[in-house]
Amino acid sequence: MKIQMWREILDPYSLAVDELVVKFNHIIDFYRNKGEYSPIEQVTGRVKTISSIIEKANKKQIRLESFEEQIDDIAGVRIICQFVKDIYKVVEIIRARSDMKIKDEKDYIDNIKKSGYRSYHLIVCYNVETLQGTKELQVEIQIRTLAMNFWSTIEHSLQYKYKQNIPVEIRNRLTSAAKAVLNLDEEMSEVRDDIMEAQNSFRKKANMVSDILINIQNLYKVADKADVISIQDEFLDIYQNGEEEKLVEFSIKLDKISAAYNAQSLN
Ligand code: 0O2
Repeated sequence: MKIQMWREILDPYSLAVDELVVKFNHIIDFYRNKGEYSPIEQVTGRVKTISSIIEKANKKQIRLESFEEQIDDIAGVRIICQFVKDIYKVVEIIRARSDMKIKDEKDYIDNIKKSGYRSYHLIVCYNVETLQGTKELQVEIQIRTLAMNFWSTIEHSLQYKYKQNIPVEIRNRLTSAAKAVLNLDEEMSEVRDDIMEAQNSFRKKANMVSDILINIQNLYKVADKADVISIQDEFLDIYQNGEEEKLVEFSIKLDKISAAYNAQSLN
């Protein structure tokens, strides 16, 4: 197949990956803008290279004419979570959406692979709009914790280096590393609530400070300068004192002042 032909075939997959990365990043923003903990920590995506598609098609004896139906990970999205519980929350978020239809799912967390690999895989059908019309594509979504990702990235690169024949000693080390990663995930799950509470409180404070700064900046455009300078000094005092309760009170008071000046709608 000519390279131009490959490009035309793979282009919609690249669009699907870009769109899905944007959508999952919006979910992160949605939680964080509310000052809440996001079950998604980060998201990345990739389209399989032409050489790996050909390699996979050869390995699985797939005819090139039907590789789009038979290779379900041409488009791949990887969602990284902090805790195992978050993975299942993300699966439910995806299940509830109308723009992706789950076609297949594999839980390699409950059913750990012989290699020690853990992750949750979904194959979803996703529509993209192209110049030729709507095209339904398969996208593989891998959902895993930071710890699982650390292990599988290293193991994957070793598989690549040793072409599936990883020496026994390294394989044994990988197996014990997989156990350590499993323990780490379990330990982290024990303190999940405490960590979430700390992160929520940090984010809420960061959002509040950011809102206060925007309000003060807007007030400079419409209110008396001397008044705004005294508001700003009051804020700096409270901020430096670090008393959260006082900061909340100040934020509410400032919201009222800004509303009176119609300053909240200014850019
Ligand atoms: P790459 O280079 O990541 O694309 P399939 O291969 O999807 O047709 P299979 O093997 O039943 O069928 O699917 P599975 O087991 O769900 O694996 C799909 C992907 O999960 C793999 O894609 C890997 O990315 C990842 N994966 C599965 N098992 C392992 C493992 O033991 N170690 C690591 N590091 N990753 C794994 P590809 O195409 O194999 O590779």
